[in-house]
Amino acid sequence: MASMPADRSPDSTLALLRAGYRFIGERCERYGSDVFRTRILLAPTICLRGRPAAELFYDTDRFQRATAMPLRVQRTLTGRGGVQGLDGREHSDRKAMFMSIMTPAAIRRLGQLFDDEWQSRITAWEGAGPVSLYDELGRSLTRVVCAWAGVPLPASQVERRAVELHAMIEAPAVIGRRHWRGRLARYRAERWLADLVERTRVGFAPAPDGSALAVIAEHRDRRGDLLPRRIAAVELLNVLRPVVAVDQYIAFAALALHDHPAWRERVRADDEATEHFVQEVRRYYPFFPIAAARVRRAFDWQGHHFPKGWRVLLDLYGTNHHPTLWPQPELFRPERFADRQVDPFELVPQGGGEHWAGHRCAGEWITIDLMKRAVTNLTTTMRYDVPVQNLALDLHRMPALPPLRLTLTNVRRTA
Ligand code: HEM
Ligand code: MYR
Repeated sequence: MASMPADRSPDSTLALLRAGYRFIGERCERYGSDVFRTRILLAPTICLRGRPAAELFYDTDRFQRATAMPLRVQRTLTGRGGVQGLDGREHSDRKAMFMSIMTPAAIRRLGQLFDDEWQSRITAWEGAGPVSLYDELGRSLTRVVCAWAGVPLPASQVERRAVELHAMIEAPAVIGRRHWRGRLARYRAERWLADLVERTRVGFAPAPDGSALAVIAEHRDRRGDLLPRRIAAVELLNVLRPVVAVDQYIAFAALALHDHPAWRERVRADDEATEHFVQEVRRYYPFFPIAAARVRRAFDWQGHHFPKGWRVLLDLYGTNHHPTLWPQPELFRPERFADRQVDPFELVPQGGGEHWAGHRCAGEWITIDLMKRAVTNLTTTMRYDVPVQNLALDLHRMPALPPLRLTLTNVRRTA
């Protein structure tokens, strides 16, 4: 049995939080191996990157999700008792609930609401001062996703809920005030939505047929039981929060348009070029860094032993930047998608493998659709200037965006 390269440090949790997106990649390069052992949260942990590793990681016979996600992530980003931590039949039943919301017609409806919102925001931005794209889109996507999901949201509550949803996304991998803000935000948002689910069930807050609120409030497990209201709230947040998180990808897309102005012309009225551009934004920019699982039963792989119960981390960012998968990975080149079919384990910004049977992101199609609409709006329905500002990404921070608000000025509508 080959011995797996191992980090010497007695614990690398802080090193991971400090190094950010490059933690696993840097060590893989140092050890000349896409597999190594370290200690995270005081427990032995195996880190992986690359296509074969992604294929292994999504094998549900070998890995489970129960107890895999660190508590600090559950208490902020994902919540507890939701789909991310389920396995087997329980997982596929719950996942089917999410996938039933993602019909082509529902995705189109969400996209239409987003386009309409964008048009009305241009009116507000015209003649106004500088526009912080991330904050503006956070509020817009909060409005849009609540309308789409059947969640009533008075205008006076938009700012507050947008701030809460952002706080949950910004909190899991930081220590201190920003982390605690995320915990408090989750507590408040779960209370809000648990109450709404209850009122929907008794008929006081009717939800439109097929909306996320209706589907989740009425979902029954295989024993015929409704979800406990707190878990229903966690699952409803698993729809609202990540749709708002698409604002980060849209800000990255705007940044890419700024850094690669030739693409502004190429994407205009060209659906295929827009698709390639969006895929490259998802590949290139840092967002969800790592997925976590636990070894279900011991096995050997590529001459390495994986002991039962060990935590395993798959480097999503590192797989999207793997030099043998993606030639010149540090260049932003949407045309790389023109002559390439990507398989389910190569491009993994939102996880790999299967949507229904596995843990791959339920909202991947929505994400791509909203990003394409945003790119079209940024390049065809408005003009703007990008004033001098610090646009450097900070790969040490997870997520990398918050310091970079991406401010636009002189926004005007084009005919
Ligand atoms: C799971 C990323 C948007 C709903 C995931 C996973 C990642 C991810 C990395 C975990 C994969 C794994 O555990 O192996 C992202 C990113 C997004 C995004 C970067 C961009 C903003 C969305 C949207 C929705 C959504 C728009 C819903 C409307 C979910 C759900 C899961 C999930 C429900 C859990 C799936 C499961 O455990 O089976 N996402 N996501 N996500 N995502 Fe997303
Ligand atoms: C979502 O809201 O589910 C989608 C986007 C969240 C991105 C969060 C980025 C930082 C997360 C660090 C988590 C480490 C997981 C082991």
